[in-house]
Amino acid sequence: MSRCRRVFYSMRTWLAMHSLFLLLRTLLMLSSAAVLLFVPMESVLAAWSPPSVNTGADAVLAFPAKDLTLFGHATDPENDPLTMMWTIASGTAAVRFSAPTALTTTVTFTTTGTYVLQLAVNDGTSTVKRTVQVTVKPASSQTAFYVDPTYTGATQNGSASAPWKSFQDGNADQTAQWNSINNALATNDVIIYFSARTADSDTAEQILGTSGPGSVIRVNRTDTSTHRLTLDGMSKYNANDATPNWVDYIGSNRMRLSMSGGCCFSIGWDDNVQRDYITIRGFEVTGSGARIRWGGSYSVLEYMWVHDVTSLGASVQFNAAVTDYPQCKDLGKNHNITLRNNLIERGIGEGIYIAGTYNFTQYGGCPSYGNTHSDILIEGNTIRDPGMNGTQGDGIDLKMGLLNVTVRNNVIENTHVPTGSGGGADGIAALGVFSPAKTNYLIEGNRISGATTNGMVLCSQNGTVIRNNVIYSFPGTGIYLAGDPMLPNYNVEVYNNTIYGGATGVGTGDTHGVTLRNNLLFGAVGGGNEIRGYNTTGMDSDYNLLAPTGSAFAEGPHSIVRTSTTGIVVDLATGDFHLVSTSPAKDIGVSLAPTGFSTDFSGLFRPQGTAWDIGAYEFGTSKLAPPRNLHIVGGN
Ligand SMILES: [Ca+2]
Ligand SMILES: [Ca+2]
Ligand SMILES: [Ca+2]
Repeated sequence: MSRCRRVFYSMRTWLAMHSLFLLLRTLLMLSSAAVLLFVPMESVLAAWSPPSVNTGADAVLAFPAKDLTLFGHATDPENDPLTMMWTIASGTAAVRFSAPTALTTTVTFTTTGTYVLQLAVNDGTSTVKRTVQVTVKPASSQTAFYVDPTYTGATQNGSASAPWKSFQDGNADQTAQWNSINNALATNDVIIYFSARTADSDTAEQILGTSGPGSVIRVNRTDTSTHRLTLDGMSKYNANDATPNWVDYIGSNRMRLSMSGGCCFSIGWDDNVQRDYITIRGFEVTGSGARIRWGGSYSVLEYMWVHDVTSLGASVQFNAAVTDYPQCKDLGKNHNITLRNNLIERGIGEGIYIAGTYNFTQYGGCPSYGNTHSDILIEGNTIRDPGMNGTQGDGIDLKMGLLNVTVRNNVIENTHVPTGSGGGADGIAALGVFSPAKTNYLIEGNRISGATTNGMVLCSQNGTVIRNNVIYSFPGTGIYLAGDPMLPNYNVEVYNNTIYGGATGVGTGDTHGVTLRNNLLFGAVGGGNEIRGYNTTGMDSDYNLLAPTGSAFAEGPHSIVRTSTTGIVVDLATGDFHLVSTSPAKDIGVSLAPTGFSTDFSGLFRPQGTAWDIGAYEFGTSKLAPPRNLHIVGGN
């Protein structure tokens, strides 16, 4: 519920907000000097110390899944800006990185085999490289079970020739089914193939959940080995209901899990038991109680189509790490969590909700528990109309204490606040972390439009980079760094975003240390400044293009304030924010290569032409350049 302190603001309330926080500060007897005590101290260290780099444990991926997330980590003793590069050191075929110059990336494989992938990190002086080995196994390496609800044979044992017909929660064979699955998991990876389509036509097979309280598929993993359990509703189908014949499927249908009433979920679990090494991929889930709820480390949720969930939200919800205050019972801190390539439409509550805890006890938070889940990738998802069917619907809601989160290349459209549900609905909302932890958030390449309130609202950040986002059609603030007097924002970098319309482009509150470069902030309605804020120190803003009004803060000498919003991008009416060839945003930005940033919204290498452009799009035609040469001096 709470975003920072669940404050509401618009262009009209900026001044009121400022007054509110002054009042809060007075009530809390906090002075500005007291707030400054929260500023992290940087140690004075000898120069030229190389960065510390970690690529995590060796990993295994089994087909038909092709995508694996790599969570790299890097820190530098002097806090030097770091540049990163993932490359393949050895392997049986080429691989594709979704973000070769970011610490967290998806790597996509086409061929089985053993791969060594390398992360090189440069601090401006030296490069340290570390490798991770990935073993990519054929689908046949897994113990397979099969589910086809329209199989007509009498014998059911989960084999390919005698698939389970009933697999829904509460079916008569449920205990035996999960005993078989858990026994198999003790010695091997397991995949359960759910028939993606019917034998006779390319339409989805379907499993119905029980009406009233219940669920469709309750994942009852009790085995605690590191073998992966994959539930796959997209890769195979049974072409013969009488004499089963399982064939590969590449069509667009997926096993449909339909939940006709009540709560609780279409697939996953709601008992807060920690279940790790689970992949859920390629199901269509729909119906009143059909939300997804799950958790666990080494968790993957991908290629799901979640739509028209109406009775309970969030539509897609990752379990909390701790129960609400005052109980504060430890449910488990999870890590290595991926949500990739999901389509989430017309839901209730948030589109994607990653629970952790809340920031203040009055909202149920457990500050004494500290930070919560870590290493999270939310990439390539499309979220449309969250909250349309009830309760406040942010597109992506990151709760308190989540560490090292990448939110990349998601499309978020039309967030809703249904009548009576209160609050606002932002494209992306994040509560941040408990000091002195670093957030290490990278929010890049997202396209957010039709937000009911703001593009994104970020609280309690400390070490967050926001770049290459396109935000338009919203009434509030495009990027709102909404710190709290008790939990301010620190060290936020805002680079090359395109924000059009709204009351203001970038807003800051209780934020100390924010760097803005190369942002195209234009079209604020009502004559408001494109950049403004309250209780903000360390605002460093330059090389931006602002129109038709400027900044409430001192803007650097390279920024341009332009009275007209026309002639900058291709088409404001249709949201085509590519620059026109004569754009005043072209070739006047500053190079941000030293910050580890090298591409534009569409993957184009920066710079094109003579210099970096302003905004999310670089004007030009050439594709991503090959990796830069790195001088390797360290590592193993
Ligand atoms: Ca260094
Ligand atoms: Ca069938
Ligand atoms: Ca350029």
